[in-house]
Amino acid sequence: MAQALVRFLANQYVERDGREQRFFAGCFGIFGHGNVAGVGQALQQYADAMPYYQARNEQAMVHAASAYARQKNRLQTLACTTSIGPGATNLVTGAALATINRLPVLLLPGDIFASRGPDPVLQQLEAAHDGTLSVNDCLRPVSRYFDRIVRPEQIVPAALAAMRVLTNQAETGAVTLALPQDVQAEACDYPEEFFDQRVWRVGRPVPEAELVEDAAILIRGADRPMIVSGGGTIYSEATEALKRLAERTGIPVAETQAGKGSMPYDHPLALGAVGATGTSAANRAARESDLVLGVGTRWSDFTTASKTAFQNPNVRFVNINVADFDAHKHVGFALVGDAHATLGVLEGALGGYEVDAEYREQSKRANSDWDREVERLYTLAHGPLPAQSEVLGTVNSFSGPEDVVVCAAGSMPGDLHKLWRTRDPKGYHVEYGYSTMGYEIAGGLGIKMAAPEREVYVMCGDGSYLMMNSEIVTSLQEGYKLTIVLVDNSGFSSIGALSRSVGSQGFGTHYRYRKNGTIGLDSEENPGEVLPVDLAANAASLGAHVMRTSSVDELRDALKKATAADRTVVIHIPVDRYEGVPDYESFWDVPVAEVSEMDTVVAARKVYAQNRRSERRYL
Ligand SMILES: Cc1ncc(C[n+]2csc(CCOP(=O)(O)OP(=O)(O)O)c2C)c(N)n1
Ligand SMILES: [Mg+2]
Repeated sequence: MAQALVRFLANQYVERDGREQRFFAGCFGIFGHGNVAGVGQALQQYADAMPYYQARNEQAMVHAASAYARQKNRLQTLACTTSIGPGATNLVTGAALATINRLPVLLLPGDIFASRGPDPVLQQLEAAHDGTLSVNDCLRPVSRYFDRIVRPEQIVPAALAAMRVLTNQAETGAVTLALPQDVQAEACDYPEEFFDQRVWRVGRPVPEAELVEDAAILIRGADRPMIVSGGGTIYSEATEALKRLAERTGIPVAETQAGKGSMPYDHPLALGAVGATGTSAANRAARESDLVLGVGTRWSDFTTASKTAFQNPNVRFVNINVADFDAHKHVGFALVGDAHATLGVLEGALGGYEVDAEYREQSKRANSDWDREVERLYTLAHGPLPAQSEVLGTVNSFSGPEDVVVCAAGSMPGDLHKLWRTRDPKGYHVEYGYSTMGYEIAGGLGIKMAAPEREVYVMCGDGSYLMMNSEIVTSLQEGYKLTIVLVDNSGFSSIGALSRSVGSQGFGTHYRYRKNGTIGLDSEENPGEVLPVDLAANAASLGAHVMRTSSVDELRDALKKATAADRTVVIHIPVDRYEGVPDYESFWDVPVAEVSEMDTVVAARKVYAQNRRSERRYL
């Protein structure tokens, strides 16, 4: 059965716009008794048809596969095979990330014996009340398709169903085929056609003409229309179509995290990031806008700043989205279709419509005002330790237009969203659907595998680094060079700042010793000694080329040296934990205790209650 599955996967192709490519670039795997003799043996036997990649951690390999799929605009991915038990449950976080970010990955966890011969087999969860349960059931809520293959012939419909979901742009996400370890090894007479080359077409559906006409009427009737562009614009390769529509109409464009790169940062109609981590340019436009055209966005909480970003009492949403589910959000006028194709027909329907000249001019001014703010934060000359914004500025200025920056959690995603000057649609890769600490290095690996011609700059906080740095080893083993900038502020600066804002003094967010063993992990106002952790030495021990820096000048030199290095580089730089990038007229709803013995919390609750008043429902 496993041999049949691997042969089948090697023969799956996708085609969009006449370009055909293999869907699976290979299979990541960590072997154990639950897959070594089944899928493992099949991968060895068909190594030429389906390349195998070793990984260190199952969660990390799903991250790498997701990042690969994102870099390839969801038209190619990798499969991930694991043993049973902990190998399988390690997939859960990766699967959630893939599904939430709508990225295709195929998960092949081993499963307990279908025969129930060995029972309980090593690592089996025993459920006295339900004989059909295994730990793999925890993958169900995070999978867009789940199946357990309890008979070998069942793989035929299951594999076809898996491919349909993985290649469907509206439904895609993690797909799990749980493979009981005995069934993996069973023989079966499969129909020869199962192994034929199969091409899955990724089409470009457009909404009915009448709907497009009505949407155009809504847009033409608006005073201050704006566009919010999400990841769908980039996956659909619609950035040129978007730019053309913006230029013809004068409608400015703001970007979500996944949509950053939709417009080059210096385009006069580019307002940059919108929402909780938005720019003053985009957030001011959002406050006034009476019609918001969402393109390929799932309208996350950050994008709407917890539904406070859009304050015009008459605001309406028109949503272009390939997924009906997303197109209807905020009671949007739904244009269900591919972003590229739908922007094309909408542009036609808008005819010669243009916003008034003053609004166009206002956007242009907002763009250049914002860029001055970026420049200020890039060149703070803060000391003795540099500010994080200067580190981002140094990497941005050093990197080429097509290089890729990657990040996922901590204080950097927000700073990058605001400050990174994006010059290429595939140059910005911040995973903020699940914002997973530990994605950074594994994701960087996946990006480099997908685009070896680009330099990949992994921006990694010390917290994220400690959570998962294992794929440095894989990058060395496979020769995929990453430049990892390890930004060290002795703990969780993002959550520390959030904690202070909710009245809790950064409790539990600093990497410090307990002080006198008193109140548990002390707050930042009463800190213990800094921990003697040497992350640079840790990276060197894994085999990376390590450079220690303590200023932006040294960082610049190290980046220069890194380009000449032949293997993964880790540049360590400490930054001032308290020199953060401000918010620009935005809010994020993090509930503060309604009652507390702490005065700081009572005060924070008052501010919170006040801010919440601007939350809306968009009905
Ligand atoms: C796996 C995981 N656990 C917890 C969190 C919540 N969280 C968000 S940011 C953060 C701290 C990140 O620390 P670090 O990487 O050092 O970045 P910094 O905040 O210092 O910029 C935490 C704990 C998360 N996003 N992911
Ligand atoms: Mg940190």
